[in-house]
Amino acid sequence: MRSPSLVRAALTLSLFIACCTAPLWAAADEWLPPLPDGKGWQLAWSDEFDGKVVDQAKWELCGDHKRRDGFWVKEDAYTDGEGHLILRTKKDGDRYTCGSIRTRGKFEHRYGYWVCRCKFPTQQGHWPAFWLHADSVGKIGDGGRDGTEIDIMEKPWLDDRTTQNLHWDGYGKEHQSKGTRFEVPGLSTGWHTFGLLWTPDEYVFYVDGKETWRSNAGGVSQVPQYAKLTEEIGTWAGDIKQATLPDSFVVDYVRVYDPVGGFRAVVDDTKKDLIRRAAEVCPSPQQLAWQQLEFIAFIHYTVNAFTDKEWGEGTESPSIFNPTALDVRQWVRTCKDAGMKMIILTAKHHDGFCLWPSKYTEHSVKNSPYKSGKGDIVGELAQACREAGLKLGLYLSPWDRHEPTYGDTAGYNKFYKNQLRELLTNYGEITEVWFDGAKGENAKDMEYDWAGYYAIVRELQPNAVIFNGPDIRWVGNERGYARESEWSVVNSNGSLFGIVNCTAKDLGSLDALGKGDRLVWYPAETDVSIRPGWFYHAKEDGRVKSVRQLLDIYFSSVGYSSVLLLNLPPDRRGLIHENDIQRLREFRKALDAIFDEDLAAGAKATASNIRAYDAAFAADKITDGDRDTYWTADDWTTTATVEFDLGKPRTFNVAELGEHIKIGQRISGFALDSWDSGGWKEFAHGTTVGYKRLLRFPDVTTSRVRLRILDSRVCPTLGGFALYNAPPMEKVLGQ
Ligand code: FUL
Repeated sequence: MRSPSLVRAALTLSLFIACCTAPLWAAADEWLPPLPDGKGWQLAWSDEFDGKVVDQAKWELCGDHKRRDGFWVKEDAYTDGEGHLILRTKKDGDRYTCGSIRTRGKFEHRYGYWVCRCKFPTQQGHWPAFWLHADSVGKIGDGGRDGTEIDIMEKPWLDDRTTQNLHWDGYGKEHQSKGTRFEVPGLSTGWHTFGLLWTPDEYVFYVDGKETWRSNAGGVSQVPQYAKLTEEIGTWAGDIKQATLPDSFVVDYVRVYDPVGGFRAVVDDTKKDLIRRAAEVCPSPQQLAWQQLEFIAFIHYTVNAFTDKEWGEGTESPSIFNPTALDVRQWVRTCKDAGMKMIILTAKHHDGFCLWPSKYTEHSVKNSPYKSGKGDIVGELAQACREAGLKLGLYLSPWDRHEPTYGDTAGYNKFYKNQLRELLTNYGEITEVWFDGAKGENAKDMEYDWAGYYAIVRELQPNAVIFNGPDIRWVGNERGYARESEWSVVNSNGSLFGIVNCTAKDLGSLDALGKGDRLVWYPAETDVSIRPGWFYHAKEDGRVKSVRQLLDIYFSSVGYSSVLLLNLPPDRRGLIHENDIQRLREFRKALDAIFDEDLAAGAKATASNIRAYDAAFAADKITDGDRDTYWTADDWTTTATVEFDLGKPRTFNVAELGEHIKIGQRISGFALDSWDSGGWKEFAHGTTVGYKRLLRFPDVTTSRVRLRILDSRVCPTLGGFALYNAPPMEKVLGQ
C-alpha cells in the first residue's frame, strides 16, 4: 500500500493525459517504463493489500502441502492491517512452513508491466520470489511461447544479490532456461520494486526502475499467465535450522499495467512496422548477381580521345576517329588481370558518335578510318568478353549532341529506342545498361521516355540491371566514395529516372525512409576514373591514381557494400595506356596481398542468440566459407554478440563482414573487440554492413574477437566474417 486512495496522475507522458478521456489510475509517484510517443499506461489489475485479510477474489492461498524442504500453509499468508502482505516462514512442531499466494484462475493476463514492491526477510534457509507462471509451461514444442516461468525476482541470498530467470518446456529432459544474477547495493534492506515489461517480443526486467536484463529467450510467452508471491524453504538459501524464526517477506503491492489500447497498439506502431517492412525488402536475383561482381570496369571511348575533350560537341567528323592499334583483347586482359568482372562500354557518349555501325545514324565507326569503316567496337568487345568470361554492360547516352531529332520528344525517343534495340539485340547477353542523366545547360528541352527505355531493356535483356532506372543507383559522387551508412533499401520518390535523390547524404535511415510507402532494394554503384578525366588525355599520363588512392577507393566503395566501377580510358592508339596498366597491376598485387589469407576461416563462433535454437542458423555458419549459409537471431533481437575463437593468437589489420542480403539488409551499428589480457577492447566500429563491409585499423594481435551488433532491423544476419593481415604496402610494391 502506498497511498490509501490512488490518484489520477501523469504516467509517462503529460501529452497522453491531456488527450485522454478514460480515467487512468496509478500511484502518483509510480515509475513506469517509457512507451513510444503518444502512448500511455493504464492500470489493469492491482492489489495494495489494504484489507484485513488476503483478498481471495484476487488470490488463491496455497497449501497445505509440501513444497521442497518445507510446507506451504495458508495461515502463513496474511495481511498486517497496515497495507502489507506478509508471507511468513516459521517452525511448526518438527516441520517448517511458509506462505505462498497466486492469482491462478482469478487474474491471468499476458504482456504488460508487472511490478511488486517488497521488503526482504533477514534469515537464511528460505527464499522469497515474485514470478509469473502458466499451467502450460510444461508444454513442449513451441519453446516458451506457449508458457514460460518468468522469475521477476528470486532472492535466496541474504546479501544484495538477486536473480531473474526464464524457464520453459517443462522441468524434465526438455527443460530450457536462461537467466541473470546480479547485485544491487542496498537491496537486502528497505523497500524495492521489481518490474517486468513483457511485450509480445521481449521481456525487460527492472529493479527500482532500472533495467537489469532483457531477453526474448524461448521466443516470449504469448499466453495469459498468473502472478505468484512465494516463500520456499530449501538448502539453496542456506540452512533453515540456523534461522531465527518466524521471519517474513513483506509485500506492499502488486500492480499490472497495460498500454492504453493494448500492446498491439504499441508494438504495431508505425516505426516498428516500418522497420519490419524495410528489413524485408530483398534484392532481385539480378541485383544480387550484380552485387557479387564487386569490381567492374568502365571504358570511356569516343572522338574525345582525339579532340582532347571530356564532352564532345557532336560536330566532330567521324574521320578523326582513327585508333591505329585498337585491341579490345588488351582491354579485356587488363580488366581481367585486375580482377574486374564486367566491362561497361560507352557505346555512345554525349557527342553522339557510335562505336557500333548503327543503322539509325551516319555518325559512327562506319564512317571512320577505323578498320576502314568495317569495325564494330561493341561487337568486338562483346566477343572478347565472352571469350574471357567477363560480363558486358553498355552505356548509351540519352543526351545526344549530334542527332538532329534531339529536342523533338517523339522523334528522338523513337531514334533512341531504335538504337537501344540494336544494342540489346545484336550483341548477346548484356548485364548492365547504364543510363546517364547528364545534360548540358544549353541542351534542347525534351522528355526522355524512361518507362519506354526500361521496358525495352526488360523485354530484350531480362537479366540485365538498369543503372539510374529501377535496379541500381548512382552512389552520388564521382570521387569513388560511398556513404558511411550505405543502405540498399531506400524509399523511391516515385520518379522513374534515379528514383531517389542520389546525392542526398542520408538515403536509408529510418528517418530518410519516411513513411516507407515505396520501399525498394536500390544498391549503390560507385563510378570513378583511374585518371582525373573520363576520357584519355596525354597530359594526364602522369596523373593516374596511386595504389594508395585506389585502395582507399576500394575500401570506401566495395568496402561499403557498393560495386566499384573503375574507368579506364583507351588512348588514341586504342589501347589502355601503359601507366594505367602498370598501376592496375600494382593495385591487384596489393589487393591479393591484403586478402591473401582469411585468419578467421573455420574459427569457432558462438552467438548470444540463435534463431529458434536452429542449428541451420548457428554461428558456425559465419565462418564456414559459404556465403549462402548464415547465422541469424530471433525476431526483434536487435542486439547480439558473436565471439570468434581463432585458436591461437593472430595479427590482423583488416576485417570483413557480410550480411546475408538475400533476405534483406538489417545491421545498423556494430563494434569489434579483441580479447586483451583478461578483458575486451574495442578496435573498430561501424554502422551499416550490407553485402560487404571492410574495415582497416592498426595491427591487433589476439586469439579471440567479439562482434557486438549494436542495432539492427528486426534481427541481424551474418553470412561472412573474415580477418586479414595486410602487409605494409611498401613491402608489397617493393618501394
Ligand atoms: C557523367 C558524364 O557526363 C561523364 O562524361 C561520364 O560519362 C560520367 C560517367 O557520367 O554524367
